[in-house]
Amino acid sequence: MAVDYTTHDGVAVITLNNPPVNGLGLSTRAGIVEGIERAQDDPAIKAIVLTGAGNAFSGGADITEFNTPKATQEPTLATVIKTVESSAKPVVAAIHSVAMGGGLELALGAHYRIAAPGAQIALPEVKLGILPGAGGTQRLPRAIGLEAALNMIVSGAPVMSQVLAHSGLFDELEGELAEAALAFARKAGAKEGPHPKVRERKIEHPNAEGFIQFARNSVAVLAKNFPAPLKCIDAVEAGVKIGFDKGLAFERECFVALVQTPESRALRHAFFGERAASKIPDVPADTPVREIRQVAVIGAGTMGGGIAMNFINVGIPVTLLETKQEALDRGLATIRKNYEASVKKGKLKPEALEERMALVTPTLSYDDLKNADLIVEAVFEELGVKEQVFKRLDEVAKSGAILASNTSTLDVDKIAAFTKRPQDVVGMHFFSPANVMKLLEVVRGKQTAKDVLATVMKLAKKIRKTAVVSGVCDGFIGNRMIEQYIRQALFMLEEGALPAQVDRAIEKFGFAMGPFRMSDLAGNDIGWAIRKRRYHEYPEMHYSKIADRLCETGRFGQKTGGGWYDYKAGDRTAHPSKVVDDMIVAYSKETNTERRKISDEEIVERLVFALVNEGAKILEEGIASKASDIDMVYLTGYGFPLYRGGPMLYADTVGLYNVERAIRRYASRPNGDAWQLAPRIAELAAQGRGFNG
Ligand code: T1G
Repeated sequence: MAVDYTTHDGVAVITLNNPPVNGLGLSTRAGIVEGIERAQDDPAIKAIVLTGAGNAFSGGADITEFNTPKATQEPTLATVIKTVESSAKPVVAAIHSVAMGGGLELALGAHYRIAAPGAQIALPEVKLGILPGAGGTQRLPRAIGLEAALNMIVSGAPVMSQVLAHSGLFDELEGELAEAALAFARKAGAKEGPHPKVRERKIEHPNAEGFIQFARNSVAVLAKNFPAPLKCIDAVEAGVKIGFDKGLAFERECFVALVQTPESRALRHAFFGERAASKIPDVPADTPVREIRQVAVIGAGTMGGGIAMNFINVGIPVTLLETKQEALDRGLATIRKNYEASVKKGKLKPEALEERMALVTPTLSYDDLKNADLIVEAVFEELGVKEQVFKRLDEVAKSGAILASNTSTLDVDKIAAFTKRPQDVVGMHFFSPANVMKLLEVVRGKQTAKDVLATVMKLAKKIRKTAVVSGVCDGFIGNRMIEQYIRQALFMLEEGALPAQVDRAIEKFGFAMGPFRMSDLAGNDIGWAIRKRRYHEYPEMHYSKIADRLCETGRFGQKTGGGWYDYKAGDRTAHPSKVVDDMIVAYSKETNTERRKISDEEIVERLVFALVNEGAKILEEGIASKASDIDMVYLTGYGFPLYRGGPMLYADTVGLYNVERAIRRYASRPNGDAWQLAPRIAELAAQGRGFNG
């Protein structure tokens, strides 16, 4: 049973013991009910303490049980809380570390609550696309007031227990929690019942209706694609308007409706996907890691500077190497400017700026890298340049140093072969801007040692990156897939669409930015260089040359005042360009392509299914070990809409049977040679399965 029961001079202590976070799974719920009933029947017991073992009071309902029979099997959490609340003997919740979601709702069912300082208190359900489903929307407003409760429920953000010390939530805030809880329980046990119930408190507010309406208006804009935040407000409002019991029933209805939504499935998928990404199937969780005390970054350009910032942000000193002083000075100035911008926005204390700048040691000499535990190169994306750098590193880096390349497309095995220590070489592909984007592709070479991988994955967590392991292939996971996405976008221009329509359609689907606005921002010349390399390396691959036509006119995007769109000086607004649209129409004529009306639905299908199809091949080849890794790459690195959960989960939502039919349809049309259906899709579709089970 995931619950321990002990007695201490007339006090029964019920301890949740379901690592890692005392999730309120079925066995835990049953254990609590049994403990409460056992205490009722024991005349020697005068009071009860409810607490959690390990690192949490409770992290809430066991999310892994959602949409399974266990989730609604009695005793449900509502039953557990009702049992606690109706106990004749006083129940004291002793809260430490984490009381979240159902964990906080359980504590709210107790008669008294004692918390240790530093505990994270939250109702984060909204971040999973649901709402507190065990009375949180009814009890929290009664415990801490309407406004504070609504803020916590709609944001889902944790509040430290000491901040809530005088909120009405806790009866005591005590460092020595166990002792304090026992002492408090003894005192409570000596008192005549009935003991206080949160549900009997009143929700006091001078203008509850007005405040709730204000909250609804301000949330509506932010919650555009997520139904949960507004439902949170509806449930709290119900408790104010129609009383506790009816409010509880309404909350339940809202919960049941939300837990079935695709948005909630997507958010739960992302929650577990983020955690699953750090697990590498053949690298044991207890693989010893190397100590990373000092980092060196080679190249102080946009990428190198941003990469360096990740480490100094968490207090790891960085030696920054450049070949020329002016490049080094420019790099340092950019880092300082970035921090100054953060100070101006109030995101960084002024004194922290100098502390961080003091952690950067600029140098022009490779010899200064000899003590680094990790060296990340971010030099020009050309194999010859990488060769020079890694041969030099092989000479100066200390034994056991990890040598990482920030390459975005080159072969990490070839780079490793430039050294006598290929086992220490790994790819760390940061996404620009490197100090902002969460995604980090960790590229595993054939000889990359397991402890190197384990070290980099742990370090990634420390620098707050979502790290996803990729095997070696052209473009790894993200860029290899985006290649097919762009290919379809270009074909569709040739076949009848225009840039603004393609961007509008995919942005309506939820992408942060369509392919053409994105390309104008990144620089069309970057894609041009990659295409030229690919034309050379894959002469059999059929591409539309329309983007080359654009680049030949020097229209590289925002940086040249015009690309797929026109731009006014100093303004990033993309204006459809008649010149470009005419060029596209002319190009269709040149290639004898009869232009036709392309629907937004076809645009979305061809762009997204191009990602899905390539993602399926990446899974087949073992480049990515799980579909959720691919989804994490797209959610954190490519602006894929979170409420759709990533390309692979979206494909599951559509149904692989339908994805397969669409791909076969496009394969039979002009430019259909680009659609080589991934066998994995057909296999899973035939079995009625999805990528995510
Ligand atoms: N259910 C199942 N597993 C959970 C879990 C949960 N609620 N919370 C964490 N885990 C797993 C997680 O997957 C990971 O597993 C391990 O625990 C450590 O997590 C009725 C219905 C609690 C602050 O949303 O915010 O209650 O990878 O790496 O950094 O209204 O976990 O080790 O196999 O995050 O120390 C509401 C979600 C549920 C809290 C700890 N509760 N969890 O952070 O560890 S819905 C939440 C967190 C609900 C009720 C509703 C964090 C944490 P593995 P971790 P951490």
